[in-house]
Amino acid sequence: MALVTADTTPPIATREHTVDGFTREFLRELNFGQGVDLTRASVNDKYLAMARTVRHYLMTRWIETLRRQAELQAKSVAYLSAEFLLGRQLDNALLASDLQDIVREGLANLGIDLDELREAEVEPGLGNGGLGRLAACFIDSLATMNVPSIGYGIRYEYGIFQQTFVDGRQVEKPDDWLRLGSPWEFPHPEAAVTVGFGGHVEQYQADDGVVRRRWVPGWSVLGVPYNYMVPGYAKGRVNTLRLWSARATHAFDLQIFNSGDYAEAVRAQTFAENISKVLYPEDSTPQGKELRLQQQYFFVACSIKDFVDQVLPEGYDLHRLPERIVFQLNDTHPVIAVPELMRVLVDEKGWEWDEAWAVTKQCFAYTCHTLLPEALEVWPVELLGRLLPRHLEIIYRINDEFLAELRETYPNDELRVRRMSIIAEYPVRAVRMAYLATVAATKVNGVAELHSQLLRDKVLDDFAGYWPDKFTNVTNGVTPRRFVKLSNPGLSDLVTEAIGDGWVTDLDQLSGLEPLADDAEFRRRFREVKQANKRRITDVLAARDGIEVHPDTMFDVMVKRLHEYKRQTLKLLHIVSLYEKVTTGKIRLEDVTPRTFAFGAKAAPGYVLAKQIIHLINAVGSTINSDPALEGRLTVAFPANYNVTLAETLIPAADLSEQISLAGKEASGTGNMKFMLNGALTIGTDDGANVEIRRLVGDENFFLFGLTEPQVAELVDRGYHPSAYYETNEDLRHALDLIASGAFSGGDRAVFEPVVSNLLNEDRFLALADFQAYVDAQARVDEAYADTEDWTRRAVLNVARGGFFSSDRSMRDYIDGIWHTHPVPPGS
Ligand code: 26V
Repeated sequence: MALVTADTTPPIATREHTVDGFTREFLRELNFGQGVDLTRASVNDKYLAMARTVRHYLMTRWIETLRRQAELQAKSVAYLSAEFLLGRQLDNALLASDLQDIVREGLANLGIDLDELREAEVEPGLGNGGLGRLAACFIDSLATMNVPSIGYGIRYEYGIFQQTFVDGRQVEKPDDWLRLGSPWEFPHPEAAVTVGFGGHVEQYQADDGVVRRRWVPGWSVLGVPYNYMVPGYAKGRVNTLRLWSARATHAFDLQIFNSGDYAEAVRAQTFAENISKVLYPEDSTPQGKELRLQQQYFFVACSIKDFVDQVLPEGYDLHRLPERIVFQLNDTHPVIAVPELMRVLVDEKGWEWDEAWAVTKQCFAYTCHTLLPEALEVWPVELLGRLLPRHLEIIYRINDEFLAELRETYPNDELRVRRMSIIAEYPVRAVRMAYLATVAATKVNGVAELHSQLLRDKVLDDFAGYWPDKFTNVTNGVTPRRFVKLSNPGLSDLVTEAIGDGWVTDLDQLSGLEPLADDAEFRRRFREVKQANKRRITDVLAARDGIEVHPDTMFDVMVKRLHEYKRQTLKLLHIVSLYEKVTTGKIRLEDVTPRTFAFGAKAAPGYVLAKQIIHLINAVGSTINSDPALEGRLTVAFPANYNVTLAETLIPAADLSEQISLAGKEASGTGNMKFMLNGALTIGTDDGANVEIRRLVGDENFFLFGLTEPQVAELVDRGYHPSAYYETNEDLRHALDLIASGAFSGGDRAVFEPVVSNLLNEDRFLALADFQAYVDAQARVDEAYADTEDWTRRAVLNVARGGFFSSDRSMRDYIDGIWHTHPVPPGS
């Protein structure tokens, strides 16, 4: 009997959800997949076999999701992002497949410790920080909420560099994350697509007699898709993340082979593969690197082609494209997708320009993630025209028509028209990608209320004046699956015991904890959880970094990329000032709250000042940590290579969350939300999502300090002179003098001179102006922390009032306000 007939759905293999079923599958993978038996298997063999076994259990749902999607043809979201900072996959897959207990027991029966295998997983670090991690949280939420969606990005062979410290200085090592195998990906070389670059544009007469233009690329590469499962929690969909890897085309090889130059052909291979070789580790100052533009075009061209040719059914009428897709542009990195879609419609499908623009305009939405002017991407016309000549023409035409439209609305305001041009003229003629995105998008959003306001009022004010309804806000969020349920099992169990487990997919239910803030027994257990989390990170830091910390101190944590605007130096000045006061007897040691100051931060390899600040943190740390006069009351812990995995144990242990950027500079922050949801109190400025955190948790449960954004603007306007603060603030002077004296550099005054003189003479982000306010706020922290019961009460309230910061809520906001898509459960 034939298994598959025309009118029956082909069967999908299923897996037995039992300890025995799992054990059988696991041994089969070990024997037939890895080719080893249990006695001879290495930890990596066992990890790979287990990972493959676990993914089998998600396969039915994945296939069903795809099948369902093909049937219903529901509108999807394509999240275009140059970064997806996924973190380890195993725990999330176990959670999504509800296999945690089964796997632990099954492995234990074979004498294998699940935790040992968990440690073998190398996290895919395919992102720099907040922006990439946000993308990972969003796709988790979309799958959990059953929203048809696909993530499109780049499969970098090397992710964010591995940070090491040599004598306290950052040294970068390549992140060879694929070295031991990558069991979570599904390569599809047979589905590779071709992407062109360079060459020229030519005019020709088409069959219909119309004169058209077409691009003749000078060279091309193949994009090979690698699929990753994005499993929703519990019974949710298993969506797809499709990352592209670059390979040389055969045509490319052949041409050169025919010329007899074998070595040259191999070089061509390398040249092509360079495109997806490495993630650029800069996260704020675009260098205008050609390879980066190649990466951007490479992945969006692959993705658009994939969606149009593979995802859509054959013969689909592209005039109805907006009914099937919305491309969400994660910052400006994928914005070249706009002229690419125009090129496909006009040049390849033969559409009229107006027709194509009408459709294209409905297919994109744009999220801006920054406020720093230097972070806005601008591509020199010379470079763009050389790499993508047809796209440059298309951009020029989009701009011409846009400017003509503006001139009609503002006939006497040529200045304004020029300000809004997609093409900048100085210092070189260049394409402003944020403007192109804004012109093409149905909606433009910032990532927190204040950020969206500043976008409207400052960065894109002319555009907001012209299209007031285009601008909107979607405050960021984080996935409660990874950042509470998995990373903080103690808290999760306590919360679930109190209010049930509905919070995992409906985080607003945390508000049910409010009354328990006043319950002494609940508080005692809440503290017990925090204490256990501190012991856990203490063990991790000892084993991972050889760092010794004391679990019975206040854990004061600042983890984020090293950047001047985030002001790690402000926190350092507080530490140095405390140290100076204790060692000179200005305050008594017994009056100092025992604290562990934890830092985690990578600096962009070319960011010299940021690297000096890292060196200084380490230097201050080694001095303080080894000074017997402090009797271990103050410790600085700066583990190298802060990443998602470390965040998952560090954040749940924190008492105090440091969110101290200069007001008006941090678009949102998402670490701030993770800390809140794990029961830390925040010391922070009125910046990014801190504003909303404070409003929700209440002033009395948040340590606010510092200049507000308007005050910053005014001070800078008046002329900011950091040295004036040095002159008039004795504590500040002593702290800076101590650093300058060489006290942390073995007497060598030259080592940290650049950091000190930058603060005294430039201080672009007003650290000195906020110093006193920060120190005062820290005094309020000490006072509050001394009242253990009340501190715990406030910590509980932070959890209870943090439900808003679920990325599920962010997704709901995008869906309602921007995407207008609908959930489709896999089996519905
Ligand atoms: C910019 C660039 C510039 C070119 C070089 C490579 C590169 C890579 C990433 C970026 C993006 C910088 C913007 C960014 O990461 N923004 C962060 O986005 C978070 C999520 O919305 C937000 O929470 C942070 O406040 C914001 O800094």
